[in-house]
Amino acid sequence: MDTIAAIATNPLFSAGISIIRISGDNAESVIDKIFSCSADPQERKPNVMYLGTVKGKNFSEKAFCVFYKAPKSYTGEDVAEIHCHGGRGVTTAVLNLILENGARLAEAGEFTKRAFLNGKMSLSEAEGVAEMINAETEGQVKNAYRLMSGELNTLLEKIYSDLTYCAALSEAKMDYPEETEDEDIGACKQIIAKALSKVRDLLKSSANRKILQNGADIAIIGIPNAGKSSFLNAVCKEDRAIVTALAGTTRDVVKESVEVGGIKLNFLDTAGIRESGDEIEKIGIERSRKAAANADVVIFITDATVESEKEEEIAKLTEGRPTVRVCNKTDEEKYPKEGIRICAKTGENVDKVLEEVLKKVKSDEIKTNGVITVERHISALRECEKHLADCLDGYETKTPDLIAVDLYQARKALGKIGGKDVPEETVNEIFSRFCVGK
Ligand SMILES: Nc1nc2c(ncn2[C@@H]2O[C@H](COP(=O)(O)OP(=O)(O)OP(=O)(O)O)[C@@H](O)[C@H]2O)c(=O)[nH]1
Ligand SMILES: [Mg+2]
Repeated sequence: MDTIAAIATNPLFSAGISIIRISGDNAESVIDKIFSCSADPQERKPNVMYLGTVKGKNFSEKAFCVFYKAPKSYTGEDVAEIHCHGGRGVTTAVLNLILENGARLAEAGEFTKRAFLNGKMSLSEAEGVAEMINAETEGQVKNAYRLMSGELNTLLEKIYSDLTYCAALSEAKMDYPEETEDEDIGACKQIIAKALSKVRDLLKSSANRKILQNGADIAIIGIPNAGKSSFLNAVCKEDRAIVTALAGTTRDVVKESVEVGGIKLNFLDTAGIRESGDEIEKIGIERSRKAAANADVVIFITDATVESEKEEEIAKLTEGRPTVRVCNKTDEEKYPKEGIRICAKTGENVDKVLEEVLKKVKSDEIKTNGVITVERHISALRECEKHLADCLDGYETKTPDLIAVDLYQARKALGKIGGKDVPEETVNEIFSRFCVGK
């Protein structure tokens, strides 16, 4: 394999340090040509950081260098890393020096692609690496870690080997019908049904991927002047929406995202709902209703200083929807109402509302078991589900060869997730979506 190099840290911004990574047979010899330190090349140990000097034709730089010996490296090849100062000029100069001394510029995702091709990780684990790099919230980080560290892979491997056992038994029944017990074939049915239920659980978790990836939409609704915009501002801790004592201040939907408990929550402050002759306000109110209808959770804010029939009407809008009821302006309360008692003006108890919202948003899958987020995995699981369901359909009356065919297809679909029998173009396509340097 030729030797590749790239900036592994963000090449667009200056930072404290930059890391330039080299992988391939010549990694060590490239380093020998450009880096010197107190230890001679033959004395240098792998996995140890050495402080020394990178020397180019026109520049020198103090830097650390670490070397990883194949196969104990990220890519499974000889790998070296230079940790230099993070200025764009110096980083590019060091990279160019490496490229002039026996390495070529790596393509997007090429380090991780080599790790996959060298058996250091499965395809789904490699996809977990990409998810980790792209993760923006703690929830996404947690989910990416599960994928990257092989949790999904281990689970799928277990299902795969169970199905392989059943397939082997079916094949034995085909070849040596009198030597295979009928009970074994019956036991296989249980194993296949269990595998199907696990695959279905995984598919079910994928329903939460929108919330994990894009955040949950939280509509704030109520009558005019209830304090919806004040509530939004208290949540974002800034004057995001205009607040006035005039009823009907907010006309359009004001959206602001905040990360709470690792999940992105997209708050939608809306126009107060009332009968209005004002053309603009009428459109705003229509948008409020739409926002409430499409939101993942509705926060219904009531005003403790007024009595309002309209609030009864709005309550009906929220029926059957995941709703958190909030009673605002408790500092000047005249008409106590149902819900969490808050004072949006001072921010009192706003955190309690967020806790309740989070409880409604965070499904068990996001909290505990992880969510399948990669489309490729979802389509492979659907394929596997279909073949397992087909296999179980009329299982008792089926000949072993038919069972074996369904199991073969189901395993094939499952295996694709980890990278078994995946065409080269698909592998290339997956890694081309990575950044250069990973
Ligand atoms: N006393 C008291 N006043 C509040 C509280 N929250 C908001 N207000 C006041 O109520 C008025 C309306 O607040 P907004 O946040 O603009 O209410 P809104 O629901 O967004 O109103 P519209 O946009 O008109 O629908 C302002 O004068 C706020 O200062 C509170 O907790 N206590
Ligand atoms: Mg408002």
